Amino acid sequence: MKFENILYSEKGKVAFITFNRPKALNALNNALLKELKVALDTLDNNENIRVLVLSGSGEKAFVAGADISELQSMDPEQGRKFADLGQSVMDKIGALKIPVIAAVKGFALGGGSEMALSCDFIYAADNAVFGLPEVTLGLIPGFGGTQRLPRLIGKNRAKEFILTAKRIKAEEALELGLVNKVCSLEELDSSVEKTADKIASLGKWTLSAVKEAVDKGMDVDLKSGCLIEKNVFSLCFATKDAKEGTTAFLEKRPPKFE
Ligand code: CO8
Repeated sequence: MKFENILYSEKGKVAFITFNRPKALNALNNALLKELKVALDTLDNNENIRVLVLSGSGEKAFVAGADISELQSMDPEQGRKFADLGQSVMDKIGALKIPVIAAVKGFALGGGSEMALSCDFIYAADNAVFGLPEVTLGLIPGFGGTQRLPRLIGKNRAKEFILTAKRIKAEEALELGLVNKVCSLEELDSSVEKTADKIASLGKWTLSAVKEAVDKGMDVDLKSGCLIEKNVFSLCFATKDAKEGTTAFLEKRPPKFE
């Protein structure tokens, strides 16, 4: 499929998807979300790729939210369909067997913050601005923001963040635990790529095992979470990677994962 609203590229074992509607500050419209869904489905079946990086084209915006020109004329049924599409895309990002890093430059507002929140972690440039301004439009976050944000920064902080529609800069987002790292605008891409390459050197099973244990474990109580971990841990011994990793250590050589 030829994409018109996103760009797709690969460097080694790392894939890059760039939201590419610079004239609308990469706002998420139906067409972009549908293309993204196709790209994610294709990636899920790509055995060579170990990490996905999501970013926005240009330096001004990661994503300035859902496309307000489409939202403006929606009726409740269309609103539900649009939220369905957006949420299915965010869920797909979470369900990918490989880690997804959000590389945020500039505005990540509304659906843009929600898109970043659906990734496994976020690196931000020092010009990044996060916010959920939906309440100022008479809406509430509809792409998972009311659910993922409290899980990440706590319930009360999330409510304050959503109800005040405040915009926060990268440093504050770092303090809140919303982003993992802040870099200068010039250094963000190389910093993300360095981390992505490091993760991409691991075996594919290991990546999905970490995601599964952490994500599924977060949704249940500690005891059930530890059971999930035990099950995933034991399955590691069915892989060549566990044999290779332990053997390489004993042979004092770097491991070569499949
Ligand atoms: N949708 C559509 N177009 C947009 C959007 C957007 N979210 N954001 C910016 N644009 C367009 C502008 O209209 C403008 O277009 P044009 O040049 O044709 O007039 C162009 O991008 C450049 O924007 P600005 O001129 O406004 O640039 P500024 O530097 O002055 O301001 C801002 C940048 C602060 C980012 C400003 O554009 C802004 O406030 N944008 C809207 C931010 C926002 O409110 N986002 C939340 C949207 S709601 C949402 O995301 C809900 C998600 C859940 C949906 C649930 C399903 C029902």
